[in-house]
Amino acid sequence: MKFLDEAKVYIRSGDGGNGCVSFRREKFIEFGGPNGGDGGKGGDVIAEAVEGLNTLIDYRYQQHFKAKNGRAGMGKDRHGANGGDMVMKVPVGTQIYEEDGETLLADLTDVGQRAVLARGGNGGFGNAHFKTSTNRAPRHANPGQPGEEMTIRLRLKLIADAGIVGLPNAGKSTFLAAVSAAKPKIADYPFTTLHPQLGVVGIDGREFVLADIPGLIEGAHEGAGLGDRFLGHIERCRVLLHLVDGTSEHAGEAYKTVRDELAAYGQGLLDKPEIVALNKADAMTAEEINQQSTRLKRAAKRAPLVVSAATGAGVPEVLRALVKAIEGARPAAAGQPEQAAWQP
Ligand SMILES: Nc1nc2c(ncn2[C@@H]2O[C@H](COP(=O)(O)OP(=O)(O)OP(=O)(O)O)[C@@H](O)[C@H]2O)c(=O)[nH]1
Ligand SMILES: [Mg+2]
Repeated sequence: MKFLDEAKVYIRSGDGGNGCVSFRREKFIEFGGPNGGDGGKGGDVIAEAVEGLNTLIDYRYQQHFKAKNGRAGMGKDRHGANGGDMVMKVPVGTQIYEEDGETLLADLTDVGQRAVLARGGNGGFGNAHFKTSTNRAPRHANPGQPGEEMTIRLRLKLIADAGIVGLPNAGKSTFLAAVSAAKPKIADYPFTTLHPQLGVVGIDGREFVLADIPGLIEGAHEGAGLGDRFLGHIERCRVLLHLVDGTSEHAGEAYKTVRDELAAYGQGLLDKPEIVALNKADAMTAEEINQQSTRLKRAAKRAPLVVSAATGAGVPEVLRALVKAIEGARPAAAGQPEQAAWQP
C-alpha cells in the first residue's frame, strides 16, 4: 500500500431545503389556512478516525467531498428530508487544518473520534410557521440556508509509542523487522526507507507500537536528504530509540548529527526520553565496541546499550528499556486507575 501523509481536499456541506408556501384546499373547507412544510437540513461533512488505515492515499484519488442537500418542504405540512452527511474516513492521528495549513480544526487521535468540518445549512421555514393571529394566511416561506464550502488540509501524524531515529544505514529498519511482523525494505544504501513504517512489538507480555522513519542526515532541517518532514511522525511518540551504526567512523559524531537535527526541528523531540543503542555489534571486534561505546557515551552522556539487529543479540534489553521508558513517560492523568491506591 502506498503511503501518503498530506492531502488537500475540497469539502462542501449540503444546502438546507426551502420552506414551502401552500394552503389547505379541500372541498367545503373555507380558509383552510397555510400548510407549507419546512425544508430539511443539509448534510454535514464529518471526519471520522477509523481503525485499519495508516495512510491518506485515498485522498489523492478523491479530493471532493460533498454532503447531500436538504429537500424542500411540501404542502400538507410535510417536512423536507434532511440531507445525508458525508463521512470522511481517516487514519487515527490525522490532523485537519484550514487551507493555510496552520489553523488546526481537528485532531483525531482515537478510533471513532469524529469532527464536524462543515455544517449543513438549516432548512427554511414553510409558511405554516408564519401563521399568527393577525396574519392567518402568510404568503412567504424562508429559503434554506446554504451549506459551507472550504478547502482543508489533512496531515497524518502516526501514533506510535516509540520511534527509531538515526542516520541512514544505522539499521533502523533491520531493528523493526527483527522485533515485529513489519517487513520494511532493508539495504546497505542510504535512504532505503522512504516513508514511515509501524510495527507492534511484544516483550514480557507487554505490547507497544514502534515506528521506523527515514534516516536523517546533517542539514535535514534545510531539506538535505529526505528532509525532516517525517519527524512529524515521531512528534507523538513517548520515547525515542536512537540507533547508531557501530561500524561508522565515529559513533559520537553520528549521534550528535542526529541530535542537532532533532533540535532544529523542535516540537519537543529533544525532551523525549531517549534510549541510545550502538548497533551492528556482530560486525565489530571487542576493541571496536569499546572504543565506539566510549565515544557514544561521551556524546550522549550515558552508556549506550550494545545490540545487533541482525543477530538479535542485545535486542531484548533494548526492548525492555523502551517499555520502561514508555511507562515512565505516560502522563500521570492517563495512568491506570486500577493502580491508584484507594484510602478509606
Ligand atoms: N552486520 C550487521 N549489519 C546490519 C545490522 N543492522 C543492519 N545492518 C545492515 O545495515 C544496512 C542498513 O540497514 P537498514 O536497516 O536498511 O538501515 P536503516 O537505518 O533503516 O537505513 P535507512 O532506511 O536508509 O535510513 C543493511 O545492509 C543491513 O543489513 C547489524 O546489526 N549487523
Ligand atoms: Mg530504513
